This record gives sequence, structure tokens and C-alpha cells, in this order.
Amino acid sequence: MLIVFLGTAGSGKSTLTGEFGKYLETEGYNVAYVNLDTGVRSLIYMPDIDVRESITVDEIMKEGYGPNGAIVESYDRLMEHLEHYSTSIAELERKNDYVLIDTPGQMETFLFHEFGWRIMENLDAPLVVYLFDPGILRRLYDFCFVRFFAILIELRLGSAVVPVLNKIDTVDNLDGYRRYLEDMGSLTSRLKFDPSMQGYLAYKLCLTFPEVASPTRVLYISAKSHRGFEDLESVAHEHYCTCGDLT
Ligand SMILES: Nc1nc2c(ncn2[C@@H]2O[C@H](COP(=O)(O)OP(=O)(O)OP(=O)(O)O)[C@@H](O)[C@H]2O)c(=O)[nH]1
Ligand SMILES: [Mg+2]
Repeated sequence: MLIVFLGTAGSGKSTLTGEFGKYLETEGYNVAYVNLDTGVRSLIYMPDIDVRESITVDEIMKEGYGPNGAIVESYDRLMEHLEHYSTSIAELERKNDYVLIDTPGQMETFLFHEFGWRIMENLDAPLVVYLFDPGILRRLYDFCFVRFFAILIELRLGSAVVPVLNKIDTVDNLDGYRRYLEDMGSLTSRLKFDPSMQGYLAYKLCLTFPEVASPTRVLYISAKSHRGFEDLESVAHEHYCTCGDLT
């Protein structure tokens, strides 16, 4: 099974890759790890495949690039190794129960650079875990934003996406988050009374949600405390064993 961890900077991709891998290993699975982040300095897991063997952001910055330019340049240079990485990941998949793939710190690098979608189209039915943390959910329309962002990731990468709220160890009103992440009817009816332009836009978008969204669960986890890891494991099984039904 191939699981790709994608999310905004600092959402917990690398921590989850390492901790979920540890959890799966204690469950008796063979797990392999892939690091696709050219910018990361240290990892809590030992990658079996690591793009930093080809190029790092630090090396490019020494040539005079700024941090953002160096990130883009690193993926431009990785393009010539695309086939190598695709083949190596496929090989790891054959030999392991799970291959966990950690993606670039900046999510847009993976979503917008050709390297991201090209590597995804070469993988065999990967499951994308879209990670976001509670800090992004401050206003009602933020809930709409994350649910639609998951759909846009699916559109861009062509893979099944499961939205995952990470860092739940930092919140004490999880039910409040669940209410608006899961019950789109409740969210839509609240948005109807939001007089702001964003509220109106979110309301109109949310009305279309049942038509455009793939049926999928939202998961709630803590990469640090391992809460919710059983749910993530069962969604991965559902994805592979029941042909993409993630409900
Ligand atoms: N409280 C809490 N902190 C977490 C959790 N998961 C990750 N963190 C912390 O969030 C910070 C970022 O975690 P990373 O795993 O590096 O996140 P990332 O998405 O890989 O970050 P970049 O690759 O740098 O964009 C670190 O300080 C982690 O310890 C969690 O479940 N709970
Ligand atoms: Mg990371």
C-alpha cells in the first residue's frame, strides 16, 4: 500500500510518516519510507529512498539562490531522476506491506511542480493523506476551504484523498471541529447567515459539495500521541481492499 502524506508546511507530514510507520511496524507490517523533501535537514525515520541523495535545497542555495528559488530549482533538477524514483518506489511497494511517502515542506511545490503529478501518475493507486492542523480552522468558511481543498488535490493528482485533522492533542473541543468538518448540512445552514463575501462564497460552494465530493471519511489524529492511527490504518485497508470506498 502506498500512502502519500501531503499538507501545508508544519502540518506534521514528516512526524506522521515516522510515527505511523513505527505503529505499523509494531503491528507486524513491513514498512518502507520515502522522503521527497529536498529541503528537510533531519528526519525521525530512516528513509529507504531519499531525494536528497540527488539534490538538496542547501546545496543550491550555496550557488546563490534564495530559499524559494532553490526549492523550485531542486525539483527542476530532480526531473531527470523521475524514472529512477518511480521505479524504486514501485520496487519498494512489491517488497513491503506499506510504503509511506513524505512530501515537500511546502505543499505547493508538490501540487504545482511537474515533479509532483508526474511521480503520482507513476504510482499504483496511492492514497493521499491531506493533513491540516486545527490552527487553520478559525472561521466557518475555513471548514469549507479544507473540504474543497481536498477535492482540488484529488483533481490535481488524480488520487483518492482522505482529509485528516492532525494535532488533535492540542484541542479540547474536538466535537466542535467534527461538527463542521463532517456535517456539511449543518455548516451550510450556518454559512447562509454569514453576511461576508467569504461566507456567501463558502455557502454557494458548500451547496455543491454533495455533488462533487467523493464519499470519504474525515479522520482525526495525533501524530504525536498516535490517537486515530487505527482509523488511518482501516481507511488504508478500505482503499486497497474495497476499491476506493473510504466511507
Ligand atoms: N502537538 C502536536 N504537534 C505535532 C503533531 N505532529 C507534528 N507536530 C509538530 O509540528 C511541527 C511540524 O511537524 P513536521 O512533522 O516537521 O511537519 P511537516 O509537515 O513535515 O513540516 P515541513 O516538512 O517542515 O513543512 C513539529 O514541531 C512537530 O513536533 C501532533 O500530532 N501534535
Ligand atoms: Mg516535513
